[in-house]
Amino acid sequence: MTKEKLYKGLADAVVDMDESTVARLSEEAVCNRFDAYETIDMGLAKGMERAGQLFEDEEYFVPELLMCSEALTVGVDILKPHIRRSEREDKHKIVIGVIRGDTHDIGKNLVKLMLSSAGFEVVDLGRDVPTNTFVDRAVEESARIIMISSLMTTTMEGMKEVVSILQERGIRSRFKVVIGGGPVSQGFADKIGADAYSPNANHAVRLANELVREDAREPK
Ligand code: B12
Repeated sequence: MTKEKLYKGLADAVVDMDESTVARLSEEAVCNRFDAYETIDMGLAKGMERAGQLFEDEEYFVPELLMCSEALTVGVDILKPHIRRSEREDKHKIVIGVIRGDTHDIGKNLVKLMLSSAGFEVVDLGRDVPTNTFVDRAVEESARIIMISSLMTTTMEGMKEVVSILQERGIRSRFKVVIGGGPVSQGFADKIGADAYSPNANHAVRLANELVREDAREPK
């Protein structure tokens, strides 16, 4: 089977909540030595995007979405051990979490997976994370980057609070704040004083690498 056909098959199987086909095709991707990272990105994640669209169109409801995300997880579990890890000498630590009030964590989990595959050490704070916790844990872990996810317009304001807490404590310049998720945009990032916005997991990795390079250039 060609790569394109397999990716489409995987996306379809996520949409169809078909765990056994997801498992079979994910194993086939591994046997054919297709790039595991690309298989997740172009196959499984695309299927979840389409499921999200069906939810918007009121063709799918909460139970269907949960089954789609379970199917996606079956595939991720098979592919994850085969992602080629790039080793970095100077691993930067990133804390990542979903903001308070929000329990959508499929996207955050994908971002985390891609970042750790790229060699970053990622501390996952989980979902529904209080704003103070982002700051406390970033300090405790001596992280350099704080990544915050929000999927709802009602919770995105919490991201601004994280930036404000950093400012109030006088430690804003110690951390780069990166935000992402459905309702978030570059404009919103600028408005709340975040350092960057990223629309997807792949881009988030590129961005993290850029921030690390910038960090290395800044005078200490
Ligand atoms: C799946 C889903 C659910 C699942 C979540 C399962 C889980 N464990 O995550 C369930 C069914 C549980 C659920 C529940 C609810 N949901 Co819901 N859900 C969705 C849905 C359909 C898809 C989200 C998703 O997983 N997409 C797939 C992933 C891969 O994409 P992603 O999350 O966007 O992530 C990518 C990028 O955004 C980016 N990214 C994400 N985070 C970050 C972070 C950083 C730092 C970076 C750099 C990048 C980044 O990278 C990711 C990968 O490329 C969206 C609609 C949509 N189309 O987005 C609604 C949606 C988010 N839900 C919504 C709502 C209202 C709810 C509920 C309140 C119940 C309800 N009435 O439906 C509850 C909320 C509970 C709560 N308090 O959190 C609304 C939010 C509306 C709003 N106010 O803005 C949406 C937009 C649907 C809608 N139009 O009404 N939901």
